[in-house]
Amino acid sequence: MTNPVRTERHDDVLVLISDSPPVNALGAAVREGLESGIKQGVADASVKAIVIRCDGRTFFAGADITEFGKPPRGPDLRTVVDTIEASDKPVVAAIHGTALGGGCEVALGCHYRVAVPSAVIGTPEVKLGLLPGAGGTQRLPRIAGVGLALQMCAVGDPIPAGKAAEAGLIDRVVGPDSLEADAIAFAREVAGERPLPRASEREVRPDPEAVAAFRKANARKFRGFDAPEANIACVEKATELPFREGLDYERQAFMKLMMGSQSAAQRHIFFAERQAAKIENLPDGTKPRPIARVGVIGAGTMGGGIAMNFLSAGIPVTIVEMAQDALDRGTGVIRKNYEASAAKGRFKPEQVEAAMSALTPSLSLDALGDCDLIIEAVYENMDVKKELFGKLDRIAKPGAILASNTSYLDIDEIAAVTGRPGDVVGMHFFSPANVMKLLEVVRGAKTAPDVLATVMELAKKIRKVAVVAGVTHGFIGNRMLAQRQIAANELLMEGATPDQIDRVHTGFGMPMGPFQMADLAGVDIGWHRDPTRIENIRDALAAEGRWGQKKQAGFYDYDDQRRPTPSPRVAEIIEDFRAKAGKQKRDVTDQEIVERTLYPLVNEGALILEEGHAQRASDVDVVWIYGYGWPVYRGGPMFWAGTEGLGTVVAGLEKHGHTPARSLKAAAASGGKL
Ligand code: T1G
Repeated sequence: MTNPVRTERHDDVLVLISDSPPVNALGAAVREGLESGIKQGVADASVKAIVIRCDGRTFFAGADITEFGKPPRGPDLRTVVDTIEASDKPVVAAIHGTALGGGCEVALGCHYRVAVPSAVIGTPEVKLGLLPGAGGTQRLPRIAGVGLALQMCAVGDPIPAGKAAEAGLIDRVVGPDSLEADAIAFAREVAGERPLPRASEREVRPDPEAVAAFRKANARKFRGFDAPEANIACVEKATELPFREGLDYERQAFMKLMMGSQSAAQRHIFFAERQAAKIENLPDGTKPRPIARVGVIGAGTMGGGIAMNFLSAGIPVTIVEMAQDALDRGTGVIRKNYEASAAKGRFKPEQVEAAMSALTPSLSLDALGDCDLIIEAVYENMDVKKELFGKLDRIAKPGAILASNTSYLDIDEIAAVTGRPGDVVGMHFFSPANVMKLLEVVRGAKTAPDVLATVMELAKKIRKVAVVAGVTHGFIGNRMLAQRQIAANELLMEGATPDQIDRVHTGFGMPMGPFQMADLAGVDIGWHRDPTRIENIRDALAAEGRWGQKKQAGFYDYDDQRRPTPSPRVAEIIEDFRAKAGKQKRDVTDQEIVERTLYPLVNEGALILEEGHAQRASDVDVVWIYGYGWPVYRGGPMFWAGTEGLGTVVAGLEKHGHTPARSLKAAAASGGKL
């Protein structure tokens, strides 16, 4: 193993420098290099102090997640951190970029920490279904107090250097371009200081009220997850046990999570999200096109949300509407949304003004002539889309990308009305578009590679998780969702209630079930608007004006706080349909609901993969995590099917009259993966 940690002498200060791209993950070689570097410094009498820093874009961004689940190699991180802390010469961590997880723990093992202003420090392990397993839950509260330690460990968001300095986590914020020099100078300043401020030797006062308040305040957010409570318990132990005993408690809690299914699922999603950004078979040398201005057609809910993504990323937007009142309403909603976010501290007032001044409203499509990308979010109708793309083909400048926000229509059919089908692509945002992270990027048969590369790169700039989807009805997410809806309606006819089906889904970890979702989106969405034509339960509700939450009546009745209660009227309607269909009501178990609503969804995912409409199974998982609220601790439908057992899924599908996808059957038979 080459040693990625080199040493440099600056007179009486030894600097250990890790150079292990891309993020100086604390893999075996880095750990070994750190340990031997510290031992070298301690053993050399001429060394008065030691500095640890990293080359590249960041200080250690954590343990090497790719090593998890594999046989351990080299010294474990706890031992390395203990070795650093035990040094009888001051060790200073010089931090830039993201000191995360094990990287934060290395820094806490050091006696002092200095950082550039742009640095952040944090313990995001909980987002991987884990906890800081190298002493972080025991050293953090001793330095920063119980309150901040709970926040950092159980929520997992990093904090900026300035805030860390206020909390005593960082001893000095140094010059943005002079980290090493300032760290060495700092090390010399403290070289003679004794005793050395070892975090493990500090006391931390118990604060049971703070712990109880934290648990209460986050109960809803942590529901279903194992790791947050484990993190809280470790921090609590830090206030009750001597350091070494606390460390042992932390180790056991860490190993329990590491062996659990939730962390495996969350680690799967960590890598799946990064994989999703990679476009297969992209010709080498494909360069993204420059995007300096974006055009958005339609200032309704979707158009407004889409525009905000680009404005928030500093990209000017021209937004077009047909009528002045609609345009004023749309730009008004954008300002209101920004001001609401500013009130919550997410934007500074000057950022709101900067975004609004980068927005150009217009009543003319001609105003889009200088846009590099034009995204339409108009009424979901093929003829309307075709007519619009015909116009855009004449208006848009050469090389402009023409994108449709359709959520299921055929991108190839839309592209065919233009003379530039290579410049046409689908960009399927999810409502609310300025909040939901998922972006389905629909690759048409003729979509040019650089158009795809441009949109995928742009997605990162607007903080979206982009997934490439093929042209199929409903793309990846909605095509699979349709299977769940079909099954849910069948189960209603057989005896289940909307409440039972939704409860099974929320119990599974979904934010809501199919019928709560229908009521939120609107039961009348996609309705043929003919109250005399009643072909299914949904038609019957729509015909009675039960359009969902907006009408305080849908599959549920709603009070004025929009709290749902099961509706006797809906039960009657369902009973009527059963009678007309000659169906007998019967008891439906929760397990049957899981099998019949989620197995077909998995099966549809397998068909989408077989047909090449998704690049990889993990992409399908990313779609469901970021677009449909699938619980991240279950890893997405395709990963979950693996934990259920593909054989079980295949048997369940066949039991309920479905034909399993060929690839699913094959993987089940071979014990393979999707
Ligand atoms: N281990 C292995 N690979 C990692 C990694 C890690 N910790 N972090 C990033 N990578 C890879 C990533 O897969 C990608 O690879 C490339 O680096 C660039 O990442 C004992 C148990 C640091 C903020 O949770 O949050 O410490 O796709 O695309 O957007 O207590 O990466 O190019 O092949 O994300 O600039 C705790 C995880 C670990 C931080 C940079 N640490 N990383 O974001 O780049 S558990 C974390 C991140 C732990 C100890 C415990 C981000 C980033 P590829 P990227 P980025």
